[in-house]
Amino acid sequence: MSATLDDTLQSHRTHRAVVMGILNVTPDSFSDGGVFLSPPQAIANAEAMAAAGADVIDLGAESTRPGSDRVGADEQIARLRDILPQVAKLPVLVSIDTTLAAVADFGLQEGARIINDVSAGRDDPGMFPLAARAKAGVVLMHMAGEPKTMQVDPHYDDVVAEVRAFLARRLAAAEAAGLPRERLIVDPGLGFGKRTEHNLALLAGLGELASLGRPVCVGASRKRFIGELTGAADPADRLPGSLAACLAAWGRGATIFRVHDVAATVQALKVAAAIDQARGG
Ligand code: HH2
Repeated sequence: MSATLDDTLQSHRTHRAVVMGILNVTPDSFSDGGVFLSPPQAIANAEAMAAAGADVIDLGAESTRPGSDRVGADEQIARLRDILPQVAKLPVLVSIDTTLAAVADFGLQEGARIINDVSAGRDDPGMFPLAARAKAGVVLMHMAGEPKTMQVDPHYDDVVAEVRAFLARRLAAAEAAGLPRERLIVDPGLGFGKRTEHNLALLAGLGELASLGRPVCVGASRKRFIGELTGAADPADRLPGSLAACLAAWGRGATIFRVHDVAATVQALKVAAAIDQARGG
């Protein structure tokens, strides 16, 4: 059975794996850009992900890949208008991947329950108050800089400590804006202003992010660092590496996985969870 919002928000305590399928309705996303722009294709993909065991479908209308241009609220809403209401009818939670409160507001009115804000509430001062009013779950992600320039020479002295401190500050900012901590999820933002070495350090150090006491969401799926480590140049060839990253993250306390390949991820996590159970949870 797919996870409820409460299941998702308590997944770190119950050790439940939550699989979030990615649905980008964009012309330019790094892996599936342009593929699901038409409503029938996007809806068919959402149905397939739900049937494959996705708990959440994360719907995004703006690519945040390195170098991408920003997309205004009206354009994002136009891309989502014919798709989101159909996806919301499926037996899954819907999450809306946007940094703009107007787009999130549209998404929540059409049935989304989670806001996935890769700016962690920094792009739009209206985001936290909106989420508080709507009682939405919110993913707070770390990003160094902004998509246009974030991969230009990223630097950290201690990436895990710096990302943890950032997420602690954003949790506090969200709480100050009236969002209860119980509705918040944290995410290290793999690939957002990070080199391969930074992504690996963050995956290895996820336990330190889990110690913030909130569920940790990880988006490693098909990302460039997997290509760099393995030589798989085409994102569609990065499933084995994506599964390895997912299982390593699960073993270090992450419970929410934002992925392109839902069926394979669900199967891998089922086996990993069964092994944990056999050891006593
Ligand atoms: N990664 C991407 C987009 N949104 N959200 C969270 N919480 N965590 C992530 O790691 C994350 C995210 C980038 O991946 P994708 O959506 O596949 O590509 P694009 O941004 O080009 O649409």
